[in-house]
Amino acid sequence: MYDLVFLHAPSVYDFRQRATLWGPISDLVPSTPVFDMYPIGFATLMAYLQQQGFQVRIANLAARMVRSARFEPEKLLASIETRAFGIDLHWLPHAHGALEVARLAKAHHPDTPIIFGGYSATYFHTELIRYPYVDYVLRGDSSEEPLERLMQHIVAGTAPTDVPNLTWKDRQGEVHVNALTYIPESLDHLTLDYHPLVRAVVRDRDLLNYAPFSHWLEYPIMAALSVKGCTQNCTICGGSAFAARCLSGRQRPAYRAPEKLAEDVRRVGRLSRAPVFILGDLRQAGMDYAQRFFRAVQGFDGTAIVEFFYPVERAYVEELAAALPNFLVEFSPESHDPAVRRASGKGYSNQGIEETIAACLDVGARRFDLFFMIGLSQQTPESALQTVDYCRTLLTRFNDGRLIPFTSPLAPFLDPGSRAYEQADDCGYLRHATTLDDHRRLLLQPTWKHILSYETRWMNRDTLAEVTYEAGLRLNRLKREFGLVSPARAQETEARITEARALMREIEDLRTRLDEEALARALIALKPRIDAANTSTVCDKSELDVQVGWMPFKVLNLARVALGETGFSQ
Ligand code: B12
Ligand code: SF4
Repeated sequence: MYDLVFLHAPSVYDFRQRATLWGPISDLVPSTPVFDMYPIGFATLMAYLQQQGFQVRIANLAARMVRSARFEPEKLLASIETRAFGIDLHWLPHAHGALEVARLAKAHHPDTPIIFGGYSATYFHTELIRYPYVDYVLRGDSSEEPLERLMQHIVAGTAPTDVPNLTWKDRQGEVHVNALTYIPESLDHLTLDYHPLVRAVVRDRDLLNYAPFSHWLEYPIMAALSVKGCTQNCTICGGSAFAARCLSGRQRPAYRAPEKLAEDVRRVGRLSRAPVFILGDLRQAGMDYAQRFFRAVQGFDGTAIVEFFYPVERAYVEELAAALPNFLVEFSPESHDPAVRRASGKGYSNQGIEETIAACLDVGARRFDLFFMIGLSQQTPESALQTVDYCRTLLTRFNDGRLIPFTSPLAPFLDPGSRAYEQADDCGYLRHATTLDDHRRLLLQPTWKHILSYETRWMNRDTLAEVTYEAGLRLNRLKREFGLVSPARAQETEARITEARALMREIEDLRTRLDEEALARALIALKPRIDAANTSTVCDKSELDVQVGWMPFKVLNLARVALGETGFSQ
């Protein structure tokens, strides 16, 4: 019997029985289009609760459903014995799956409370709590201590009147919204070293349910969290300073002490050969923070991915390269056009972008990934395509194969809490969804174009989809020309884009001619073609991965951590 079992749902619960042209919505993240990755928070919550003596486990239903057509999630749900279930509704694209998993869990365990948490649960807490199968919603970006207190109430059978950040229903069904007062100012109380996860895998003899995403066993990339919240205010971001105030009552970011962060990086690096992704721009807490981190992490020779939120100085990257010799950069200027970039909340120049790339490549960055986006405020179709021309200019200048540009649409949803969502009119967005249920229903549409929760004043849904495919096609050709992808792979990507475009037209045509039932049947007939066109739509997903060799894990170290569970020393 567990005290708490965390469940991660696919974005659409019955995705295996449906035919949805998901398009490029997840091309630039490790997940498949059903977003089978669970939040990092599962690891920190689990570690924290276990330290307090609770028995906790994770079941990544989404990843298991992706990996095996035979896996029956309902059977697993029915067999779990636990005092409570915890379900993430962190990312809004889980609006359908998370609710459906809650409904099924409640159907099999009517007396077991169901707890929701995450950014989207926070935003829609009053709507969420009205579902008969939702008992508690923990709001905010930090739930470790509130969840522990809630668990104590669940065990004792008492009313959680004193649990901060909690929205809950009492036995009469009356809704209570406790104050949002738990907003930690630092991240030093967290454990994010994945060791509790490794031990739980051994304890439960169950690797698949703990895998953070379906493809993780082959590519075990892990993250180190430097910050919660953000100093920046990107228009489309539901984690921006503006959104953090609105959702989590967070007035300023909370940082992990740089020495602790360095230790996290080292511990993660001991388990896996895949990169450690250091989340958050290290300069956000000031240069002193970054320099303390560099001193503490010195000598780490694993691959580390760092993010820049704005251009860097040469001196900074020199220090970075000295501390983390195998570093990769992720940088997202969003558009080549400074005016569009400004409207996106990023006020820097193209010169800043180019000096940043030059400096990083010069000091030995292993790779520089540059991300552009389609669906921005003030971005016309021409502008989105001119971004590809800018990529040509950059690749001509930085042509040793380490600069890799990407472009993808803002999809499927506008982030609730972002300026684009809250001040849609001012930012030039037209919203098609307001409630949680609106988003849930959008997920059942047949293509990503119809699922999109917005249009902009400059591009409607049709144009957004068409421009995305065209930009993807042109960028793919450019990458082939500059040797960034092989001719064979480029040809496969081009074939997928062409097929996706054709399918989009066919489905559009079916939609205009058929009623709902006939459309569903026609879509199922197209399912093999749709599924084949669904991943790596505008670029090959594997372009994002770093080579990790035939054995991505450091097996001996993993074994040592695992044996720690049974009393052997590490
Ligand atoms: C890191 C990050 C990622 C990483 C994922 C890391 C991970 N596994 O968590 C990557 C790059 C892979 C990613 C991908 C995506 N992301 Co992202 N991501 C972020 C980022 C930059 C930081 C998130 C963060 O700080 N997490 C740490 C904290 C806050 O969360 P946490 O510890 O995981 O969870 C705590 C609480 O949320 C809560 N909690 C969470 N779940 C649960 C469940 C229960 C039961 C309880 C009680 C509590 C609880 O308690 C946790 C512990 O205290 C934010 C922007 C930002 N500055 O916040 C965007 C953000 C969260 N991502 C966002 C989006 C949209 C996505 C994508 C859908 C984008 C896309 N189309 O591909 C995908 C989804 C990936 C998937 N599930 O498969 C939006 C979410 C908006 C929304 N409300 O839907 C954000 C806000 C901004 C953005 N646009 O990038 N993302
Ligand atoms: S997108 Fe912008 S606001 Fe959001 S986390 Fe990144 S830098 Fe911060």
